[in-house]
Amino acid sequence: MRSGTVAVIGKANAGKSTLINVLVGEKVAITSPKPQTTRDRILGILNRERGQIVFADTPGVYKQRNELTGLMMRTTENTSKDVDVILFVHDGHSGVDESDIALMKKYAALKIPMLIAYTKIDIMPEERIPADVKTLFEAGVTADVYPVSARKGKNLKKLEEAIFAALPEGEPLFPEGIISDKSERFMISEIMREKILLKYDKEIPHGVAVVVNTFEERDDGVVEVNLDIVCEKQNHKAILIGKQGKALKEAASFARQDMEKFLGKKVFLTTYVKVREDWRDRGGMLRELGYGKDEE
Ligand SMILES: Nc1nc2c(ncn2[C@@H]2O[C@H](COP(=O)(O)OP(=O)(O)O)[C@@H](O)[C@H]2O)c(=O)[nH]1
Ligand SMILES: [Mg+2]
Repeated sequence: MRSGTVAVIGKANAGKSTLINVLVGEKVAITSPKPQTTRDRILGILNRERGQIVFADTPGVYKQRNELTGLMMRTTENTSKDVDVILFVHDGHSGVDESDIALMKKYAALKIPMLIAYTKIDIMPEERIPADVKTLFEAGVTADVYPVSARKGKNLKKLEEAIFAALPEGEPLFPEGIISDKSERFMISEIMREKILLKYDKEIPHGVAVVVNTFEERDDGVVEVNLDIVCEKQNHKAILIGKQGKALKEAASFARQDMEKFLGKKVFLTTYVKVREDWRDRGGMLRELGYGKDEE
C-alpha cells in the first residue's frame, strides 16, 4: 500500500479547499469566492484499496497584514515542511505570471516531490493550457502539471493516481472511516463562517470569528447550537445584524440548513453578535477565539 501526507499549497482563492473536498468526497473544508476563507490546517483523508492520502489543507500564501494573517502564513509554511508530497494548486483561469512561477520554484526548492494541479479549466479556453504549461517549463518549473476542474470533476482520477504514485509505501496513517482531523464542533463554526463569507462584503467577513458555546443533542434528537459571531467593530455588528435582523436571519438560516446536512440531524440554531475591538491584531485574543493552538 501507499500512504502519506500531501500539503496543499497555493495562492489565496486558487481552489485548494474545493479540490480537497471533491477528492475526499466529503466537505472537510469550507470554500468561498473570497480570499482568507481557510484559516487553519485541516486534514482531509482519502481511503482507497491501494492506500491512503492525507491532504493537509492550508490557508495558502499571503502577505502578513495583521496577527491573524501572520499566523495563517506560518501555518502554511509549517505544513509544507513535514510532508511526503506537495500539491501546488494553481488557478489556471487566472493565467500564469512571474509571481506564480516564483512561488512554484520556492516550494519546489524544498526538495519534496511536487505536483501542480492546474485547476478551474472549466472556465477557461482549453487551448491555453499547453501554452501555460510550456511557459512554466521554460521558466524552469519542472514539476508535472495536471489540468483539472474540481467543479466539473475533470481529470481528478489522473491526479489521484499521480499522487498515489508519488507517495511512499506504507500502511494508512488514520483508521478507515475518518475523513478529517477536525471535530464536528469545528465544522459547525466553519459552516457559520462560510455563510458569512458568502453574504457580506469587504472587511466584514474577514473580521469575523465564530465561537460555538453550545453543541448538544436534545432528547428529541434535535441538536441545539448556540454560537457567538465575533466581529471587530460596532458598525460591523450593525451591518451583520441588518435592518430588523434580516441579514443575520438569512445567513443563520443558510447555516442551519447546511449544519443539518452535515450532521444528518435537525438543528436548532441561535446566534449572538459580539464586538471584540480589533481582535485580529491581538495574539491573546486569537487564541481565545480558537486560532493558533497548534503553535503553543
Ligand atoms: N469554475 C471553477 N471554480 C472553482 C473551481 N475550484 C474552486 N473554484 C472556486 O474558486 C473559489 C475559491 O475556492 P476555494 O476552494 O475556497 O479556494 P482556496 O482559497 O484555495 O481554498 C470558490 O468560489 C470556488 O467555488 C473549479 O474547478 N472551477
Ligand atoms: Mg481554502
